[in-house]
Amino acid sequence: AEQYENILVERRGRVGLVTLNRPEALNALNKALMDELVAAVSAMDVDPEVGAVVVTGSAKAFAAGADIKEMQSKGYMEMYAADWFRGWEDLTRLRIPIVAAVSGFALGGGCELAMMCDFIIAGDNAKFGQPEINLGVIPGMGGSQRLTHAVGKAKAMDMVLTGRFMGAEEAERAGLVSRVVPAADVVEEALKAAEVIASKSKPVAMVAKEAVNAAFEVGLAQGVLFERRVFHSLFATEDQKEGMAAFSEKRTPEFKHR
Ligand code: CO8
Repeated sequence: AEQYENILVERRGRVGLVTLNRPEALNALNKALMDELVAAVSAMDVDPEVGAVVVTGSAKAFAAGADIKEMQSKGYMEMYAADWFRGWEDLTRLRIPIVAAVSGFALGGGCELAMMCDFIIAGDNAKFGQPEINLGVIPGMGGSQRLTHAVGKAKAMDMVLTGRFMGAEEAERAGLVSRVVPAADVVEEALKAAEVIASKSKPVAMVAKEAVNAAFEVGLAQGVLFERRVFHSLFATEDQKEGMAAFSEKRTPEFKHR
């Protein structure tokens, strides 16, 4: 099995559970942690036995940001030459559905990591924020873009310019998170959601994710056309035949993931 130092990786049936595990730094995202996270989820992406992934942190912090101490002393050329944060975005190019289970702080890069996942289930103690402005920088892992897509200009500007935190209720109202649950249940609830996803056809779930993501990249007419084309393509799958047969026969489908 893989040896990881900054994350814990478990399997619950067809669901992969990745727990960020740098408690001494509130799961601050350093390069080593992110490399491990991307490697672990990439392996699940191509593992036919895994149908969905949950990424979570601790009860106190999903992640309190990119690792400030790792960046603090760097100069422009070092950041540029290393293309700091390169590779971290690879998470967004994986096709397997990824649910973020957020308890406690999701700040800076932690909020950005949660937003790179497909949806966020938040504990009622969750606190989201892009406080980079307090450090003399701005979001650097997609926050200025993904937060704006998620909550609109007014709240994104408010968060990015003032650095204030948003609680779980506000985050749900604003559309940043899909569900708020009691903090103690957040991992269980995310695992349940992921289990539901993993019970579907994996290739079909991947195509569904790809279709929704297209809405953020292309115009409406092109997006609708893309959807129709990939919809047609699913009639080449065994799982479409099985799903529709099961409906007609009033039974539960047994998807073969092909
Ligand atoms: N990086 C490194 N270490 C961290 C971080 C972090 N982001 N967050 C917390 N820690 C460490 C603390 O230094 C502390 O370590 P130690 O015990 O050795 O002093 C330990 O975690 C526990 O933290 P606290 O004692 O501060 O815990 P509190 O409960 O008092 O406070 C907070 C919790 C409010 C979450 C507080 O830790 C905090 O404000 N953290 C920083 C939040 C933040 O500013 N995040 C944004 C970071 S920058 C970023 O993510 C965007 C990247 C874009 C940069 C662009 C560059 C190109």
